[in-house]
Formats: sequence, structure tokens, C-alpha cells
Amino acid sequence: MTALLEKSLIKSHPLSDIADKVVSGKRLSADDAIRLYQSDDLATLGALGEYARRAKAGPGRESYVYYIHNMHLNPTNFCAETCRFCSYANPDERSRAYRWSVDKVLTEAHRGAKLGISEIHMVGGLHPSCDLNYYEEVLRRVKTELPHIHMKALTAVEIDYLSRLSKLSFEETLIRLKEAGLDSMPGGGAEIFDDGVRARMKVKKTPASVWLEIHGLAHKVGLKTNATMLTGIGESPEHKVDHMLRLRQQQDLTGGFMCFIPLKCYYEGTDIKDEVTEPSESDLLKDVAISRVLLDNFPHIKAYWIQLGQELAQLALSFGADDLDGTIMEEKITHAAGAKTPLQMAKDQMERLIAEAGYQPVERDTVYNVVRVSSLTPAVVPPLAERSFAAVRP
Ligand code: V47
Ligand code: SF4
Repeated sequence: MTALLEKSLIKSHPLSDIADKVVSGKRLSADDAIRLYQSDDLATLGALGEYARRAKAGPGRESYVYYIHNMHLNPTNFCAETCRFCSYANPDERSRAYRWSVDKVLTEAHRGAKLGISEIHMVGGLHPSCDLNYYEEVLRRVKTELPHIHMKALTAVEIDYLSRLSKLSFEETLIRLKEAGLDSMPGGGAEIFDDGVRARMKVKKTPASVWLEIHGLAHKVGLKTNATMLTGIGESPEHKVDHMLRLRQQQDLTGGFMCFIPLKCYYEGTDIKDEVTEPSESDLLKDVAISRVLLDNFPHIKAYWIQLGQELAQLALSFGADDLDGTIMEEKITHAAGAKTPLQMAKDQMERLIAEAGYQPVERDTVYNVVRVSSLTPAVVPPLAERSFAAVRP
């Protein structure tokens, strides 16, 4: 299929003009992306994503798929906001709300360090007593006691909240946190940027323009960040394309995004299931492929195995994803909403998944430096176009 794309032999194909753009490195428009969403030709979408992934990877790295040995820490699951899709906001979850002391965060960080993690991904709800001083103390102590651990922490929503609590500007808040030890920021809290979808989901926090402004400022002060998009909350393909184009525009301006992560909503403990359409497996694969070709200035696309499950995450690698995220240790946000995937994955299992899918497993650090190329070599798998999509529900 890739050879077909390269030689542009599929002139009669309805997507051939878009394939030509992908092959010649031309930017796709919003209309192109909508047409890709309207197509049910998964094999061609996969081939486009795969082509763009290989082109972005660079010489000698075409088959690399990354993972990280990391740990998720959630210091609190109490949240002052009540986004309808989030189980943290439901009354049962609230009655079980916890808030860790700084010592407890450190105990957990040491537990991860003993297992050899290189990154802590730390995010939480918005808790009035988890303020700027609290996070500065957490970051300082982690950096003093475990200086080799990279702290990827605090979403733009949390930065917005902390800056309001401390009455500092976003930039001052980011600089204070960076000085305390913040190394980079995760991509959460973006949801879908469209105001109408956000209003229906009662997302009162951090509007799109502020989320983007905070990421731009983070890039300016030297922090790399990620970006997410949450699907299954009543969005249309047009909303998804608009979301990705706003990210692409921000990346053109400030350039600090490392990775895009399409997320899928789980509904347990929420009351939205009857109002929204749950994304099918082919919808999720389309998000991967289309984000890969539309976000031409994002180096990496993540297949978040916690939400996709292991098989679909493996398939997503053939649609343009080049990262499976990490070992994680204990995921709470999606599992609070009913995910049945494991809470963690061992490094060797992570490597096996990647190799079985036909790619070279590579352990990375947070900013995508190669830590170790696995001794496992990629299995020979049939090209995507010849593979059965029986497992993929339309
Ligand atoms: O922002 C909330 C989403 C996000 C639900 O940057 C839900 O490397 C599913 O951002 N079902 C947090 N999702 C997760 C996140 C993330 C994950 C992995 C890697 C990175 C990274 C970032 O989870 C939230 C929100 O969009 N979320 N509720 C739910 N019911
Ligand atoms: Fe709070 Fe984030 Fe959940 Fe919204 S999605 S209720 S801001 S934790």
C-alpha cells in the first residue's frame, strides 16, 4: 500500500488527491480531514498514517515504536469542577475523595524509583488545599531525593487553577513550578475545544483559548508539553478537525508539543451515555490515522493502551501511532470510569506487544531520547491491507 501511495498509482481512488498531498509533504486542509473521516476505507487511512509516521521518524528509525517506564501519581481525586464525563465528579467518587500529604507522594515516588521508572506523570483534581505551595514542595522534594526522575506534571487546567489560587499570572506560576522541579506538562484537560460540546458536558474550566495560551507559555519558558483530545462526549468529526487544527496552529507558533494523544471516554459513574455516541473501534483508529496526517508538525502520536486495550493499541501502530505510553503502575482516571484494562504493564510485555505488531520496541525518556533499543526484533506481519479487520467493529 505504501508503494502504491508513493507511486500515486491509485489515481482513481476517491482519496488519491489527499494521498498525493501526504506523499509530497503538503499540508492537509480541514476539508481534506473531513473527507478522511467520511471514508470507511480503513486500509487506505491506515496506509496514509503509516506513511506519515515513517516519513516523520527519520532515517534508520522507520520501525521504531516507543514506550516509557513510568508511573502515574494522582495526589487527589477531589475536584472543584464537575465535568459530566468525569467520574471524579460523581457523588460516590467524591465520598471516597482523598488528598495525599507531601510525604505520601514521596513514598509513592520512592516505590516507583525502586522499580526503575524514569518518569512520574502526576495529575489530579482541583483541590483547594493542593495549592502552588503544595506542588512546589512536592516537586522540590522529588528533585532533591530522586533527581534522576523526570516530573511530567500538572495539566493546563491545574496551572489555571493554581494561578487563580495564588493570584499569579500563568507565566509566573509556570516559572515558579519550573524552578521547583517541573520538567514538562502532560496533555490533559483539552477535551474538545468546541464551546457547544463543552457547554453540554458542563466543562466550566479553562476554555480552549486559555488551554492553548498556557501551553504556549509553557513552551516559551522551556517546558515541553503534550496534547489530548477526548472523544465520545458528543463531538462530530468537524469538532475533532477543529480541535486538531487549533493545536496545529499553536504548534506552528510555539513548537513545544511532543505528542498528540486521542482519548476515548468511558462512561461508568457518569450520566452521559444516552446522549452521546460511543466511538467504535474504527472511529478510534481513524482518530489515530487522521491526527497523524493532519498534525504534520507533531513528532509523535500516542496509542494509549490503557483506554484502547492491548489489541487495538497494537493495530493503532499500523495507523500512524509510534508510542504506546508507559508501564504506568496504577491508572486511576479511566479506571474510575469503568475501564477493564490492566492497571499496569511490565516492560517486557510492552516490548512483546510492539514487536508482535511488527515494530522495533524502543524504551524512551519523556522527551523521546532513546534509552534502549530492545533486543526483540519486529515480527513479520502481513501488510495492513491484507489483514483481517474482523476484530474491528464498525
Ligand atoms: O484530561 C476524563 C480524560 C484525561 C474520562 O500527556 C477521561 O502523556 C476517559 O490527559 N474516560 C487525563 N477519559 C489523561 C491524560 C493523559 C493520559 C495519558 C498520557 C498523557 C500524556 C495524558 O482523561 C483528562 C480527560 O480528558 N478523562 N474523564 C473518562 N470518563
Ligand atoms: Fe475535574 Fe478534570 Fe474531572 Fe473535570 S475532568 S471534573 S476538571 S478532574
